Order: sequence, then structure tokens, then C-alpha cells
Amino acid sequence: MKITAARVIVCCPGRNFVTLKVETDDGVYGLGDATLNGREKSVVAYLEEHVVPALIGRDPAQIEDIWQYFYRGAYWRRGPVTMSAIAAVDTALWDIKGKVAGLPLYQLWGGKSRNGVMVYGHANGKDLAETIDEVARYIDMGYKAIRAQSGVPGLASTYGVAKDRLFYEPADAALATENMWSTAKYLDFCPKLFEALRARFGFEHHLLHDIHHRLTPIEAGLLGKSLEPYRLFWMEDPTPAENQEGFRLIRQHTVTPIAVGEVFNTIYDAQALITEQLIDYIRATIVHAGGPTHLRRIASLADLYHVRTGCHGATDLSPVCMGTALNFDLSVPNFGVQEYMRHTEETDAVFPHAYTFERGYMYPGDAPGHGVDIDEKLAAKYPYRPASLPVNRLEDGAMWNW
Ligand code: CS2
Ligand code: MG
Repeated sequence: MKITAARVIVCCPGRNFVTLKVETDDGVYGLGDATLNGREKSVVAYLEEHVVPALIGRDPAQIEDIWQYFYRGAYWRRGPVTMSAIAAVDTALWDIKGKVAGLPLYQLWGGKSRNGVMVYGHANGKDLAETIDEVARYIDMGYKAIRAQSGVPGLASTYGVAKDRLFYEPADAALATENMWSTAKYLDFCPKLFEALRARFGFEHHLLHDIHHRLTPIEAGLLGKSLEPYRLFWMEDPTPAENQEGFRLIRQHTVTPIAVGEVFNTIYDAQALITEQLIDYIRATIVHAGGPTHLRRIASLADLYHVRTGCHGATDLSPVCMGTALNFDLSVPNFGVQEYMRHTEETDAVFPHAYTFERGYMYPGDAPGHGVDIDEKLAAKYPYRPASLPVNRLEDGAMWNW
């Protein structure tokens, strides 16, 4: 079997997606997600200029060798653009292998380690009262795990507060919009939010919270400590993780579990965090961390150190990524939780998929491969629209982490 063609498909059914379609001489094809939110065209260029020409004529069964070829062979290793391009190839090749075998990917990866994949949804409100209502709505929909984000009193815009009730979509303008941040106002408000949520709903459901890299390590230690009575499932991205050592300081001060890694692209980004047990959940995912081949390696390392998986699953991760992630989640022994932000109806129509949601759990389905297809004719009706993620400033105007 040989790879005869590889095409990059860009579409915007509600938001931008980059999909790689790898075709073979016996008619089987595979799909991989290559979407890098706000930087989509960089990955398109990387794939078209440097990856696709080197793929043609190769045996698609040689997944590991092809992965090594594009990782080691690039000389310039790592980085989100390179690793998203490698991920797209890797995912498409696993999809082909699954289709050839007639098996869903989780079967190729050792079968089911569990019956279903617990997912968490996003309850976002502009203030405390609205966030409580949103959490109630997610409980009614059957979710067992819910991420709660709320507008902070005194701040005009806050991370995670949706304009739409269906999902939170931050990349909304061609040029980055500016948000404002105050650590003092946030630290004052956040424990009150979780106190109110536990008072209203008790402890039956898992509650999660995303700090989105906004605190210093010592501030994160303080927040984690003040949230301990409300027993969060995790606090996510408390501080930027370029400095992995910073997490030692957080760990000295709090037992609130920590999740990190949605922006990671290789095992090295998480090496110290995992081996020193500085985090509890690793959020690296299929599309940004080198595809299933590399993500499974990260999960194996994490398993040795009691770190569980919690794959990123925002709307910028396409259904192709979601289908692959669910196969990974079902099979990996140290699964923790999967993020699930529902896609628009337009997106679901462009990407017909086998996965389903039921009472807080998701199931990848039993279609061969990852179980997600693309309707190219429909995709062509939604051309690319430039959209950037916002930036953040402190109240005095200084740039901050978004
Ligand atoms: C987030 C995302 O889902 C999350 O936890 O941090 O909303 C993130 O901001 C976007 O996926 C960025 O592309
Ligand atoms: Mg996040």
C-alpha cells in the first residue's frame, strides 16, 4: 500500500478547521486534525510546503518511522506548528490502519480500559448567579463533571465567559481583542464562586476551574489553598508552564489538584512536571502534541507518576481530534477526564462522526479508525475567516498572559 496524495482542507463551519486527508492507492483514506487556533495558515503552509511532498509514495503502515522522519528529520524539533502538522499525519495514518484492520482505534491500542469516557462541560456566566444557573443546566443535561467560569466583579471581560450559551469561543475577531485582568479582584471572587456552588449543589458533581495562566506560583498556592474546602477536581493552568520549577512552589502550599498542558506539544514540556509529580492531570492532546503516537508516550510516562490524562477539548479541536481523543481516552489506563465543548450544528454536519454523548459520558463508537469523516462539498461552502485569540492587559495597561 502506498500514499498517493495528501490534501489540506481548510473550512470555517462556525470556526476555522484545518484537516489533512491522506489517500492511498487502494482507495482507503485517513483524516487528521491540524487546527492551531489563530495560527491555522502557518500549519497549512508547513504541511503543504514541507510534509505533503515527503509523504507521497510512503507505506502508510509505517506509522512510527514516518513520525520519527518528520520529528527527527526536520532538524528544527518541536513547537506547535511542527507538532500539529506531525499530529495530522499521525492521526490520518492511524485512521488508515484502523480502516484496513476494520477496527476502531481503541481496539488497536489494547481495547477498552473503561466502558465510557467521562467528559466535562463548560458552565459560564457573566456573574455568580448566572454561573449557578449554568451549572444547574449542565447537571440537568447529565454531566458528572462541570467546569465553572464566571465574570469577576469590577472587570469588564473575563476569560471563559461566553457570548453564546452553547459554547465559549474566544477567537472572534480578525485582530486580537483586548481583555482586562486584575489578580486581586479575581482572588477575592473565585473562592466565593465555589463556596456558592458547593452550598447549592453539594459535593456529588466534579467541579473544575481554568485559571488560564493568569497567576504567579505563590498566588496560585494561595488560591489553591482557599479552594481546598470545595474539593475541586482540578484547577487548570494556574501559572504559565514555561517555568516548570514554579509548580514546586504551588505544591508546597496546596493540595488542590492541578491540570496543565493544553498548549504543550511534546513530552519534554511536561517532563519535570510529571516526573516530580508536580501536576495531577496532563492536558496535552492529539492535535497539538504530535498525534496518538506521541500522546500515548506522554500518557505512559504520566502513568508511572500517578498523573492522569485530561485532554484539551475546546471547540478549536475539530471533531476529527475529538473522535481520536475518545479512542485514546477509552483505552489508556490512566485516563482522568475529557473536556467536551459541543461544536456548532454546521461543524457536526461537515464532520459526520460515530461518537455520542450520553449522561455525562462519551463513546467513540465502533466505526473503523477514529470514526470521523469530512463532507468536502459542504466544507467548501464555509471558507476560511481570519480569527485571533484575545490578548490581556492589567488595569495599568501592561500586557499580561491571556
Ligand atoms: C481553554 C480553551 O478549553 C480550555 O481549557 O483554555 O478555551 C483555550 O483558550 C482555547 O482552546 C485556545 O485555543
Ligand atoms: Mg484551558
